[in-house]
Amino acid sequence: MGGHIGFNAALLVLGLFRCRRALEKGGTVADWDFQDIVSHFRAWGDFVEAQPHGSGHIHDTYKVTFNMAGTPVHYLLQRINHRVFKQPAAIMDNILRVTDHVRSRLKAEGFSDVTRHSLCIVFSRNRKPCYQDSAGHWWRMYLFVEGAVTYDAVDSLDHAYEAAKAYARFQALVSDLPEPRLHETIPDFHNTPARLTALREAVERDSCGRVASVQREIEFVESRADQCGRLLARQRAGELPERVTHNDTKINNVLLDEKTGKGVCVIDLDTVMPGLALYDFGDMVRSCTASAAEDEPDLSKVRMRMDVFEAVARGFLSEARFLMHAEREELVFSCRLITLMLGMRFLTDYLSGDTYFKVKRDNHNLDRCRAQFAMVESMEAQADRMEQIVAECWQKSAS
Ligand code: GN1
Ligand code: MG
Repeated sequence: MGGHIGFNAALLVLGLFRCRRALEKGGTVADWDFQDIVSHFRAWGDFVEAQPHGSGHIHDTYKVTFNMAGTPVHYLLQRINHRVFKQPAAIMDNILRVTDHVRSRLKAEGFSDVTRHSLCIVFSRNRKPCYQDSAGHWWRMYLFVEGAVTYDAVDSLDHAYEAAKAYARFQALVSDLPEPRLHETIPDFHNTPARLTALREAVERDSCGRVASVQREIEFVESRADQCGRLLARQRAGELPERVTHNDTKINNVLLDEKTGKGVCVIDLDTVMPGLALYDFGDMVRSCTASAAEDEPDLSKVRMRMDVFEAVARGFLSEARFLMHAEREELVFSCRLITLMLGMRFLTDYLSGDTYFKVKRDNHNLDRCRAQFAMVESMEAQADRMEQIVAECWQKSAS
């Protein structure tokens, strides 16, 4: 009896938790007629349920269960945030090309379970890679990769090593993607001077009256303003090559095998587009090495963990044999730049009324911004040791 009550209580708590998660994501599960939405995709079986899934800041993501002739099968359903991605058809075109290419490379290398190692789009009934409902929302569906997990934080050095290796391997696999150039799904996404201009404009507008409370943060950025154009200048000078890059290499955008811990599949491909390899390395370091959550309000807990940095550098450089010397020179700087830029983006959104990143509490974007700036300071203080580690890993990967 006691066990039964305990079980019901657990279900209630789970239900409340799910409900809270759904609300935080901007709508309840009940807001959508999933039965109808999924009926527009070429998925096999009978729809059973949809539950909120993952922790992305942009789209709404659901794990969908179907009963396929007695066997439960899962799909990943996403409502594309088309305020952020204004051309859903262009992102799907990029993703289709990239995932097809990765699959054919893996097949050529003799992989048998390629559908676990490259996202597989489930087409709509009218043969499109996404579906627009009558209210104008865009939806897409993927096969759900089973037996794999994502983490919001690195919990071991092996974990960091495997994640970094998986991102570098992804870059290697798309390095020979045939023409034409991919669409720029968000123009100037990693253009730091443009992000600085956007921040300055938000400061100028002060549309929410928040500028007075963030003088220190603005000063933090302004005192580093001269660094913002460094990578773009080297790219324009022809020293840093444009590549096909992921551009959102957070730790929770790579699936690891739940048994072996090895990298399985890189996900969240919306921002796969032309970019610098350095942005992928830098953002991975930002996300993996942080000693606390991206939105940690207690800044005394936030620092760059050197042992994790070493694991990330080793993992990335063991696969990224395509890197040129000029790219290697900027690896450590790119970590600070991408972290500074993300802090600027959070600050800009805070000043503009939190319209871009999903927020779950007051000052959420400001907390995120401050945690990024604390990471920048920690990286600045440890830059020499980071350079040594990169030099050692570079030498090892060349031998
Ligand atoms: C967003 O979609 P998600 O949550 O993986 C953002 C990234 C940021 C990241 C910070 C399209 O990524 O650029 O680095 O939040 N994606 C977009 O957590 O803006
Ligand atoms: Mg994303």
